Order: sequence, then structure tokens, then C-alpha cells
Amino acid sequence: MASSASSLRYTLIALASVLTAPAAFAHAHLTQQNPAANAQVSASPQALTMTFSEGIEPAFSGATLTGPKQEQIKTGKATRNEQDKKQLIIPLAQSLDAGTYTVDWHVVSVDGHKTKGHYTFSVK
Ligand SMILES: [Cu+2]
Repeated sequence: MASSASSLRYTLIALASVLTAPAAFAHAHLTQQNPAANAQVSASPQALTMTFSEGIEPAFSGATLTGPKQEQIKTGKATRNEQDKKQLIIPLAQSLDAGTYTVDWHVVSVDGHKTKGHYTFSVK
């Protein structure tokens, strides 16, 4: 009795992982960014670039940039790299003073799923 109950339990666990894994893989996760997360850069960047694990929809994707005084930094319109549909580019409309900046990003991947996250970087 005990062994058949436990084998049923393992079957259900295996089935659950098979059913949930493909959706999890299809989501756009942030894999790389420039300036890099936790980086300290010496010059103000001209754009933020973020590379995801899946293609993204630029019309529904973007980021906000918050400065060292908790101020909102003006950014240009988010666009997708024409050569790489996994890469989002956000031009900066102003140069950044020294301090720590937080990027709050949100994207919709080509499969229609939403993901979001945040990271920080510093300007010397
Ligand atoms: Cu997905």
C-alpha cells in the first residue's frame, strides 16, 4: 500500500513538472544588461540595453530609471534591436550625475507573457 501511494506521488510530481516547464522556459528572463547590474561605470551611459532569454514586444516593454535622489530620469522611447529581437534599447535623454540608479523593467515576450524585475548600477 505504502509503496503504491508513494509511486503515485512521484508520478504526480513528474507530471506537474512536465506541464509547467515549457511555460516557464518561454518567459523572457533578463540575461544581460548594459550597464551591468551592480556595475560602477565611469561615464554616463547613452542608453540602457537589456537582453532577454526570449524575443520581446517593444510596444509593451520598457523601463523606468530612478536616480540617487529618488527622482525619475527622463528616458527616450524603448525600441527593439533590429538585429536581435531579444534586446531592448532605452536611450537616455539626459546625462547621469554620479550616484546609484535603479532600473525597473517590464517586458512582454513574443508568446504574450509578462515578466518584470529591477537592478541597480552606479555612475562614478
Ligand atoms: Cu512565457
